[in-house]
Amino acid sequence: MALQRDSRIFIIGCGISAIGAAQKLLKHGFCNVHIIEATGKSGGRIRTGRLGDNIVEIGANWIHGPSKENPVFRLACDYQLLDKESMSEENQAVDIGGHPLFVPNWFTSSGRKLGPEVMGPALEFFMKILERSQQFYDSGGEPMPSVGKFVKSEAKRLAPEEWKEDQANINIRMAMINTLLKLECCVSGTHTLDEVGLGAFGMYKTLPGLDCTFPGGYEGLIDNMMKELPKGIVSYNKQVKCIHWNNTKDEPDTTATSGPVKIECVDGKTFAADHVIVTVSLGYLKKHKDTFLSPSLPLNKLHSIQRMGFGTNNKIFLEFEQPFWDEDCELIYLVWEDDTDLCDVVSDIKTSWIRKLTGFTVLKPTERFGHVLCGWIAGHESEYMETLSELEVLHSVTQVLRKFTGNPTIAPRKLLRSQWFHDPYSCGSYTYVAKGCSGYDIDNLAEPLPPNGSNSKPLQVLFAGEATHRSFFSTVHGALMAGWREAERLVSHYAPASTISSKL
Ligand code: 6YU
Repeated sequence: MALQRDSRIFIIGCGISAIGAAQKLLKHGFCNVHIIEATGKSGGRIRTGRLGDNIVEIGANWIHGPSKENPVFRLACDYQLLDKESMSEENQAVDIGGHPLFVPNWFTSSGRKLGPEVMGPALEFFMKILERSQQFYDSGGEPMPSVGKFVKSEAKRLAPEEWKEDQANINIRMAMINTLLKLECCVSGTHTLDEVGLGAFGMYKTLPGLDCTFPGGYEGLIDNMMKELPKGIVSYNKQVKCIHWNNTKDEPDTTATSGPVKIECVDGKTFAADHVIVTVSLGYLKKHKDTFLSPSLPLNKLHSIQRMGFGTNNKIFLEFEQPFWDEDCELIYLVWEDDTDLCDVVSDIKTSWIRKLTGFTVLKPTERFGHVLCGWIAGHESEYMETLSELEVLHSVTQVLRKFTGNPTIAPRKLLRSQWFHDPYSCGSYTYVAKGCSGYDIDNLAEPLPPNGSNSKPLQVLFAGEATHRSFFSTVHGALMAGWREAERLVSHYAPASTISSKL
């Protein structure tokens, strides 16, 4: 079959997955490619903001695993967006298994600052159990349904023996493990680790490389990628309401105004397409699954969308006149001394949501940022935080900091927080593999419509976005690779295999 340069391809959403798909299609000679974006800008969950004079990342923060295998790292190097150290061979060779070794400070709810001799063993103990929980993906035989149940029960079982020589510190170490459970909720983007599936936890793959940031902001990557696309390719401020597929049954598609797929927008405008690539978030699909496609999504896809997890992880940026942390500190942990029962949710969200705030990363280098912290909070507590005013959030965070440092005068001078759950086009932060779901659900979500084996027009609706990548879901590189995958699906649909391999 000859390359159909003119087939009308519409991509829904203009995050990195969509931009990557459009770049690849254009490179392969498709020239009728369009992107429809609900908001006024490109980038989606890559969003760089400002706190005073400082650049801060509202969405994606790091390149996870910046090394040659990571296409986001390769692009960032090509566009010269990273500093020398991030690109060095040494940094690329570091393999931290997804958990960077930040230099920590530990503050507790009685106003104590504890040292590594007390807290270090708790961190090591927790990481060992967490590593074991990732091994069931390869070995099978998971003894419990969720990561939360496994980690909590193993910690309770092993701690008395582990620290029998050091009874005095058992309680504070259990409280520290509680903080680490909350931190893992942020990493996985979930309300509680009890919702994260144990058997599939190890499906997420890490790449070598010491996680790095973009000195000029993550959005620089989007700006550079967008410059390579033709002007006018994106229709902004246009929310797609419904994708009507199987639109023309067996009739040949001869007019410019009809096609196998019709895209209906909220403002009433419609577009005729041969192929549509959907890149909206799993959160958006969960919320609009019953109306976003007509005919409705097949049952297997609907069930997978329901089963898969999509949670909230938010950031609270604070700027200070003076630091209260050590000069070399990169991560501040907040340890509630009365939280020794290993529970990663709070009992009364309205009065105690702030207890879910696990701690802060310190924005570095200080010469560039001054004294800025990024607080991390996940789950329903984080979704509740979004409903409060900035002043209310500032008040709660200030109270906590005064309590934990024992310094009644601490006062952040500026605050900025993210609100990903209430963002109408993201509906949360990112995907996790929930209890009871597996790689099969991700493959199901990624399968194009009509389903394989159907005799109607093939490849009408394709699915990309981070949630459709089996090993790298929840990341920017996963989203980019999923966009490329769907573009390549269309390329091979039209071109003989030999042509593709020479072009890719
Ligand atoms: C990463 C990181 N990172 C923090 C926070 C967030 C995310 N991620 P998009 O949503 O971008 O695009 C879709 C577009 O569609 C969008 O523009 C919409 O407006 C539009 N749209 C929606 N509906 C529409 C409609 N109806 N019509 C038209 N348009 C419509 N990733 O690599 N490093 O540090 C972080 C982080 C707070 C919110 C992140 C990070 C996730 C990425 O941001 C995200 O995957 C991609 O940007 C998604 O791109 P996309 O194109 O698919 O969708 C063991 C184990 C555990 C597994 N987890 C490990 C954790 C690793 C992830 N860590 C993340 C941490 C942070 C801090």
